[in-house]
Amino acid sequence: MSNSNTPIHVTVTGAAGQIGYSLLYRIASGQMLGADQPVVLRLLEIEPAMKALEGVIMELDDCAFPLLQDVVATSDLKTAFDSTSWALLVGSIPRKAGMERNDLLNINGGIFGPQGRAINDYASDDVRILVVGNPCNTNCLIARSAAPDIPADRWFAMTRLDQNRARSLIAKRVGVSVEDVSGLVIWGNHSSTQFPDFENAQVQGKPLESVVNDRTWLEGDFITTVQQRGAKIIEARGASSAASAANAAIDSVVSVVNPTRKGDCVSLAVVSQGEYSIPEGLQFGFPVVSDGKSWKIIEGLSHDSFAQERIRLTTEELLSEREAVKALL
Ligand code: NAX
Repeated sequence: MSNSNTPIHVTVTGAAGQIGYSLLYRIASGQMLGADQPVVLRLLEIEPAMKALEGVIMELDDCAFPLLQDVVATSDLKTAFDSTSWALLVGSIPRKAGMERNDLLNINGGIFGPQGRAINDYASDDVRILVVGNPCNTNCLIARSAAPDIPADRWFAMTRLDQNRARSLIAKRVGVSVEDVSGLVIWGNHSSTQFPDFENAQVQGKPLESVVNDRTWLEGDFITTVQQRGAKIIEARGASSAASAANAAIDSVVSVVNPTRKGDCVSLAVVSQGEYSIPEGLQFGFPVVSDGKSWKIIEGLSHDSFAQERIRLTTEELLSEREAVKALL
């Protein structure tokens, strides 16, 4: 099959890292933008990782992907974001022992502010951005604030891994396929305060709560298992989630550029315009539907006092993160 379409440029930052190693091959094989959509990969790394990136690119070559038209490896922001239509911001500085949350936010501010400016100045007019690097909601807010020419609805932070974890857990618990679990989305921050909203979810079209029939488990172990899954994976593997994170990044982009399954919704952290009384401007995990071109937040869902309290906690955390980086906004 020959590919006559114009290639789409996709930027991946932190491309030589763990997630990059799972993500690039799936983008190049067509799993993200479609089986007949050629791509150019623009890979950003810091200088010390350029050698490792060379190896990653050798492997991309050795896959002989028909859709992969070119690979650009760089540590220069202009080159990385030039003409890009999708920017996947994965690279960031992980939290190290002794590092306060505010230190982490400010170090990453130093990464995401300049990246936001470069996206503003050099990316394609249709650019969309998915922030994966943690703390992803606030990193996304920082980058968005540095890019005044790019509409706020083009920015996404990744809460999809948490949604996938929650769906899979429910499917196992009640013995159905993950396809049978719908409407189960993550509210708020991609952190331990996130709220996997079981109240508005369905299993085979019936209210999830009535199928699971164990509110104590839903309020307790279910939520904590989803919230702490990342830590459990580090404990077992000695390294943080990578394949499942890359998979969730692919799922996130697919869910923006394709219509949402009828009756379902997806988890994306998008800019709040005040929906559900969430303060305007926060990059907040909401239930989202897409028609393949534009997306909207599902409105009119109801939350009981338990859910309201969970949403309040995660909102407060995001407000305190915003406060910690206000000098960067
Ligand atoms: P790695 O440490 O394996 O890779 C990060 C890469 O980023 C490194 O190669 C590093 O050289 C590069 N990097 C650092 N600063 C950079 C900069 N200024 N410009 C370009 N590249 C830079 O981490 P990995 O496991 O790949 O995880 C990447 C990020 O994803 C981390 O922040 C991690 O916390 C976050 N995650 C987010 C998840 C989510 O659901 N939103 C889940 C998985 C993951 O924990």
